[in-house]
Amino acid sequence: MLSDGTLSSRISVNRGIIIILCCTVSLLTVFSNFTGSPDNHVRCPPLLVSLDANGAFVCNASGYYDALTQRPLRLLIFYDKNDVMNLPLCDVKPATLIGRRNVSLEAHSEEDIAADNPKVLRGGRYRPSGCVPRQRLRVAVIVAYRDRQEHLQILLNNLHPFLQRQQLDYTVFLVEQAGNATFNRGKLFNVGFVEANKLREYPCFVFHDVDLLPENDANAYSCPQYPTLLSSAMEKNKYRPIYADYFGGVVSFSSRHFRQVNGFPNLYWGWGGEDDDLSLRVRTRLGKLLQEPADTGQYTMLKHEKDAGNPVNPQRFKLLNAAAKRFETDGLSSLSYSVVKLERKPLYTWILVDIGQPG
Ligand code: UD2
Ligand code: MN
Repeated sequence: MLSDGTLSSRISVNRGIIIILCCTVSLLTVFSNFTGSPDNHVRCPPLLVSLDANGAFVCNASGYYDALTQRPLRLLIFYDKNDVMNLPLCDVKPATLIGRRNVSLEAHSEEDIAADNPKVLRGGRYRPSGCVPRQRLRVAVIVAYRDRQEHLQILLNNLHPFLQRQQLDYTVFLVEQAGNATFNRGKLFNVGFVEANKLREYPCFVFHDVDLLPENDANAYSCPQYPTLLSSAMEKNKYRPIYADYFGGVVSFSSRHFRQVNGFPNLYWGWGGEDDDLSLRVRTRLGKLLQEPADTGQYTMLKHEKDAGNPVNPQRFKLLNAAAKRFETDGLSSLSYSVVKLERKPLYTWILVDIGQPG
């Protein structure tokens, strides 16, 4: 016969074993959701899964292979909680793509554009609800801006539907230069890079003029092997290349590469040169840049005069001649600014910034 005490301790041992078993089963269920099995499902080795500061699941992909291309993935890939439920990857060519189409030149109000794009979240973010973006990257689209309200409205009206058709996880950031000092496109993009990454880590960036409208949604806003000129064929130049190694307009960069080239130069105030300096950084630091093929990289540029606050920079050739000496010292490493306002508007995250003045 067993004493009462032995019996109760045995019951609690049994209960302990049952609890451990239950925990193991539920943990295995969570992990099997991560690992998935069919080829087009999300897979991530359980030990590489962690949570980022925003509560999103992060899969550290090093040594891990893309199910479709079998190419190694080196960047971090991100999943939010919903993705754990074995969502399929989005199609390689989403049925939503329509190819080349006429851009709309109508300037609707931001309220109307938001109403037309109900799936865009506050701050200008979208992610597909039924599938995981194939690139498994968050993309930050950064627009350098001041006083081009009409162009902004036309851009947003085209860009949001375009990016949603590509089934990307993207966020649009508008980096606006405060005050009346001479415009500085490069510096604004650097601020966009740093501030976007403070809000959430973005492995992929697209730096975008406000007046360029993509015409062909086969032009993927993503980050291939090297920094890429997306606006390779502009209507203003009869869809022909501007010049060899031209790198203005719309370009894409992985965060890793953008850091490797120390970002844009900060020293170009006014029109011209900052794009050529960036091109030189990429070619000397990374070996090459890519261009979107001309049959998909078509853009319309909205017609405009030179802005009063962005006069042609007479220093640009002098700066470019000695550019190689400044790659280390001028760029992300020397960036200084102060954010005046940061606000999640319905169609974009607005960053109003004081970037100082020339000299
Ligand atoms: C060309 C390049 C541009 C850049 C520039 C030289 C094309 C299509 N674009 O632009 O990428 O290299 O030469 O600096 O070839 N902006 C404002 N407010 C201003 C001034 C500029 O928002 O007051 C922004 C806006 O995003 C604009 C961009 O800066 O699209 C470039 O300025 P631009 O459009 O006046 O110069 P553009 O067309 O010659
Ligand atoms: Mn322009």
